[in-house]
Amino acid sequence: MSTPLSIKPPEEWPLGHVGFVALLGRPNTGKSTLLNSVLDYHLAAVSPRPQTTRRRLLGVYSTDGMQALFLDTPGVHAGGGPLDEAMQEGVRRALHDADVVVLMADPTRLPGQAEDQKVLELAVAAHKPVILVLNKRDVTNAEQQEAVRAFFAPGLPPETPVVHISALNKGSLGPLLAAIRSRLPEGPFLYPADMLTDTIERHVGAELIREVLLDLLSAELPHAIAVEIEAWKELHDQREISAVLHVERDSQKRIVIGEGGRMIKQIRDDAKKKLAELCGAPVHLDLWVKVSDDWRKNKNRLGEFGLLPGFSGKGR
Ligand SMILES: Nc1nc2c(ncn2[C@@H]2O[C@H](COP(=O)(O)OP(=O)(O)OP(=O)(O)O)[C@@H](O)[C@H]2O)c(=O)[nH]1
Ligand SMILES: [Mg+2]
Repeated sequence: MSTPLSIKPPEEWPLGHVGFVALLGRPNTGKSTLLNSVLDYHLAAVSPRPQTTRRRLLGVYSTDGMQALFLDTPGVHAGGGPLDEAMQEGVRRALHDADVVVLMADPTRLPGQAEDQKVLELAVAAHKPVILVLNKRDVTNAEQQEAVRAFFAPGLPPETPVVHISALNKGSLGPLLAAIRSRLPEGPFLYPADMLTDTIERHVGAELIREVLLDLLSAELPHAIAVEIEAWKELHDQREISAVLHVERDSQKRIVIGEGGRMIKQIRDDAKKKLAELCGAPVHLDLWVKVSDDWRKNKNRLGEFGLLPGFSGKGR
């Protein structure tokens, strides 16, 4: 059996096309879906609701002669509060770190709105090689795809490749991965080839609990909830996880708990399954619902919840 890369000294790590790939796009274009497909692993939260991703997430894709470090970012959107600002700062940092920018566009929606314009401006201002990706090929027609291409392409350098994919289908990603490979600089791998992410497990776990909230709770409520992991312990092959769901008002707390506690039980059951898959071990999950007035407007709270770029939360 060959020696796993992670225990070889870094000077023996392979050489190849190596670098950061920022996933840029308005909410709901399929950035997190693409990350999960590339990794063949459900790392990033995905939902049909916009603004699912709240923090930057790194996914390491290692293959023969390439290590692409995908940076999944929150969708580009307008919004003036501290949470929106923190999310957009996450986008800016990813673009700053990127060697290649993947501009994800979604032809199911007519282009040209303010968010699309902002995405285009950010892509151009990054001064990095851009790949224009038209996603959701499985549910869009040539006319819709052309409308989106015609909006973005004239604003991008003429050499920008245009790639059609369905992020849900890994088999459609070959041309995109080839376009990324040819634009990444050459150098030694930066991470062990068997590593999927550098994001700490508790943050990935918080996003997966958020995915359950987006699935089970309607309207704007999931956006008013922050998931804070209070404890994440390994005990006798089992994970003991305790999380607080911070809501902004008492009325929201009542909905999250539900009649006779039915909703919070459903949230816990669904979240336990996702967390057990993430940890590869059975999970004991305690969930608490707490009213934290206007947490979205409070930078200290955002820092405590690990939602400010560069902050990792309380780290307990
Ligand atoms: N039919 C179809 N649906 C897709 C495809 N890619 C993504 N989706 C769906 O689009 C929705 C949004 O996907 P996400 O991956 O959460 O989008 P995102 O760009 O990460 O969104 P934010 O995190 O809000 O910025 C989900 O319901 C996905 O299942 C695709 O290729 N085809
Ligand atoms: Mg996302």
